[in-house]
Amino acid sequence: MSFLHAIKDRIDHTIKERFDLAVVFRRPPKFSKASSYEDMKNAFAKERCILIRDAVDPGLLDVMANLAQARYARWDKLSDENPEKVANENSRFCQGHIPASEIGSTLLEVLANETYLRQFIGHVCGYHTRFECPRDFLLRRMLPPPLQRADVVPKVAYHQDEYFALASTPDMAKPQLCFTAWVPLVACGVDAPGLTVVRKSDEPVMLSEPGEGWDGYVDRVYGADAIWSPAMRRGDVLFFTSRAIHGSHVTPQMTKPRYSVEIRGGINTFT
Ligand SMILES: O=C(O)CCC(=O)C(=O)O
Ligand SMILES: [Fe+2]
Repeated sequence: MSFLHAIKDRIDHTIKERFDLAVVFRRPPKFSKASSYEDMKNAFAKERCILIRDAVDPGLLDVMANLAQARYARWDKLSDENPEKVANENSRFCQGHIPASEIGSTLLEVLANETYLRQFIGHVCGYHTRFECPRDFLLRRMLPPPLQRADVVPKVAYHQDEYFALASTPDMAKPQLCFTAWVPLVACGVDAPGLTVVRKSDEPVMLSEPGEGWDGYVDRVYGADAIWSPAMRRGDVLFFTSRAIHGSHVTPQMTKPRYSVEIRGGINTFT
């Protein structure tokens, strides 16, 4: 049995077992892309962020999106009934997050390790890069203005992900992160909130919480041309360094919710 078939078999089996789905992949996972790794590596080195088209099979994303949708609907209901309880018990919900373990660690491992994304990360960051710890995955929902809820933040302001990794380590000098792979589970950036990345931003960590204060800094230092909010299809992945400045892309015209998975990796795992 070929490598691809073995993977497909394993995924089909796992997903069938859990969710009783007959067909997960509409097409086989692709491990080769038109652009060479060399081109992508060069683009990433220059831009510090890169959009990888068709990095993940949409079938896998659909399964995860359906689970996410159901999970968030339950949280919304719970929160409507008892807002204080939810705020106390899951402060992450208010930030748009629910524990990623709730959509199944197998699915997340498949997403991170058995898709083209892994090949890409291996080529660009090296195969020693690790991200198998469950804490490295986060599932998020971002709501457009018409659907916004008082109990959930309307957007994540500009920030650097490495700030959080450093801030949560006793030894602030020890960098742990090197990249974020941002994987929307639905099409986004037009009808549903997307992500804005500031191209070529790869600052030292500025030890600053997300905040509006960053807006002026980004405009001044990088200018309008650097602000990039790509329209993304299901299967596309936005990949950026853990120092790249980024935040949610939300406009008043958007009408649909967005679900996404954040995969963070580094040379060291989180502890
Ligand atoms: O999903 C968003 O809007 C923000 C995500 C983010 O900051 C991240 O994945 O690091
Ligand atoms: Fe972030």
